[in-house]
Amino acid sequence: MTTDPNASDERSTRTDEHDERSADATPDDGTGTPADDAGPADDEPEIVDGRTIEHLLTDHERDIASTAEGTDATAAKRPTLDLPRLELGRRDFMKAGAAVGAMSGLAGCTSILADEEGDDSGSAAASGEHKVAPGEHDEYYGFLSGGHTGEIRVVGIPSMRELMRIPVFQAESARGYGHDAKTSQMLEEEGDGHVWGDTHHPRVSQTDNDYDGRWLFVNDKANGRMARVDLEYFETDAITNVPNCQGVHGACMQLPDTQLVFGVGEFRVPMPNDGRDVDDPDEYGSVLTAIDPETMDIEWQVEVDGNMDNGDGGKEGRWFFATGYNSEEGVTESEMTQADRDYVKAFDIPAIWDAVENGEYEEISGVPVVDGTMDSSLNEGDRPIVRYVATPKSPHGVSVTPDGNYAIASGKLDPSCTVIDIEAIAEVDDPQEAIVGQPRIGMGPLHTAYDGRGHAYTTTFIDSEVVKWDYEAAVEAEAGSEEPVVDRHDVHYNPGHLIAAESYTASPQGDYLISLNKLSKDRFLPVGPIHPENDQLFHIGDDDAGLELIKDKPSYPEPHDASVVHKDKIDPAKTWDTDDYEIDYVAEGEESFERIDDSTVEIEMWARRNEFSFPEVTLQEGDEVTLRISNVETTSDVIHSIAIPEYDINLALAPQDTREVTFTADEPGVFWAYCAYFCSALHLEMRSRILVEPDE
Ligand code: K7E
Ligand code: CUA
Repeated sequence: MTTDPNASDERSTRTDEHDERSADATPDDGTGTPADDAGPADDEPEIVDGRTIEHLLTDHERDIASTAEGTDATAAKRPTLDLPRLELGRRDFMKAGAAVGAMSGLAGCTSILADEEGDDSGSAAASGEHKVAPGEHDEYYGFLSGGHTGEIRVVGIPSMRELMRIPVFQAESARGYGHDAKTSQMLEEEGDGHVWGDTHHPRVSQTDNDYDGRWLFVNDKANGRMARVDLEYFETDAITNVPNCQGVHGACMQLPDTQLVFGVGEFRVPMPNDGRDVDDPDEYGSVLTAIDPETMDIEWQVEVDGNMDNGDGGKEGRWFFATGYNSEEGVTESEMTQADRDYVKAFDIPAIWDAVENGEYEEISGVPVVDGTMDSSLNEGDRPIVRYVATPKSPHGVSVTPDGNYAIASGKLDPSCTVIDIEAIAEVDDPQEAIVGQPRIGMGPLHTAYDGRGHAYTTTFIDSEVVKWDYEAAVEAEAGSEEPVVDRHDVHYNPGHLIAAESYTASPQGDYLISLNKLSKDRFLPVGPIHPENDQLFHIGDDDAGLELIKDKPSYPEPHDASVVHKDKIDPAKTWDTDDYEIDYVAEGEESFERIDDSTVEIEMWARRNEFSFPEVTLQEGDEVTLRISNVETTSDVIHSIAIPEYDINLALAPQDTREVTFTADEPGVFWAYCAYFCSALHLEMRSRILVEPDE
């Protein structure tokens, strides 16, 4: 795919070169001249795949690049020599940005580079060891978010077969979601009328720091909501609209037992956002929201300084961590990227509960909001409720190591990850002292996952790599050292999150890892200008073999994060249990048609192969009709639906399920209701005639 035969050589010398340069740490000469190993040099635009590098730059990369002052790419690779550890300064960051052009050139050349590392497609891994034969089951459930489709996708691992989709924030006809009374009401009441959402972080509930298979929680970054998916029925069963914030970005839990679900507020807005302080950004705020997992009620919020971004809970239940950007509290990109530092916020959950119980809060939009800003009186004294740990600017992902010892924040605009000692957070006077490691990972580190063997795996968005490193070694090493890195592997291309099997628990499985790559470029048959993303599966179980790429899976836009759960920890229902829903089941023989008054009709009916209980139903124009229908089948996988296109209805009915819907028969005529699930040889005949007689 590349026309540059030197690309591979350039790459193979890269590591050596920055080692060398890191030693002599040549200062930026300020000439703006590209350094010798900076890939495309001089004025000649490098051509890759018939296009210039500039074309291959993503907006994200371009944004970062545009904030750079110089083009000293070698210096960007130079570790920070200053100690203490927090001294990755603005200058260092700027140079990091400057390397973007060079790095994207490398990203564009990865297929040649793959040769250098051995072509995975011929390996044992690809040829069968990790294959799931037809009829065989996968080892893991992967729950991937669907981004701005608003859904969750269920994928089998290692096959990467898509098994199911779970609509969350959007109506979806195949599952009848948003079509029946219960789910459409949930979407309407908790959605302020919005018809879409943006799911990023699916997290499965845990008991004793291990998956319990009960629920999956996921955020809506678009409209500030949190949803709960019931993992017995693989269906969204609750949505909570979160006030005092626009987007809920990070979603995660208080562990070990999912005592609380946290939504991490991103965009800063006036609180409440009711027209006050519209053009007074100083008055905007950003909140962490704590939600009860059982009731999905909001318990409290904590207002903080700056934006927040991602989050993760410590394993002991005391600390919750959120990364953030925009400590400047700016409203434009340039305002948001002025400062050298941003913060990882460490929330002391029991201390926040104390404040709430002592009435030390302001009620805003019906929710107790505790002041966790830096100047808050609640942050004075020996038990501050929020500790602000300054890190190099704009850390993005944060995740807690399986042993619960460290929270690791990924630098995004800085080439390092920051290792925070969780136990130390409570003890140190200055939160900075809790930073115990700052290894140099690569350009654009975004998210970090774990294998349970002491390794961290971090995606680098700009370098397009998964970087494997040893986090204890990072604690031992000097800040800025690359020594803790044990392996790197190209991904295709520009990864966001990555997830290892059960990485969010105390005992990751350590065998598989998925890199969720934002760009697929040339990896698949072209399908028009909107490309699929590329979810790449790696086997990571053999430390000697390193990262083995097994599979590319094209992915509809756009998964951000995932949770990977062993199949033994999920116990999905095969049919519905009628005790698990509130409305009454309609058994065969119990069907009824009742005219309540002149314009109100109640129908109770059932469906089975190949008929509805009523072959026809006669209504009067203008009738308000409440229809309840049960699928009376007891055989697993015999699904029916009742589609009434005229009224925009399609209720999916799994065996023993009952759904209800209300509609107004506002048009006279004949309307066939039919079954949309192909259920039997006589499926096409499974229909009911709805006669709506005209009003006289
Ligand atoms: Cu896309 Cu976790 Cu929302 Cu990073 S986030 S990529
Ligand atoms: Cu029932 Cu098709």
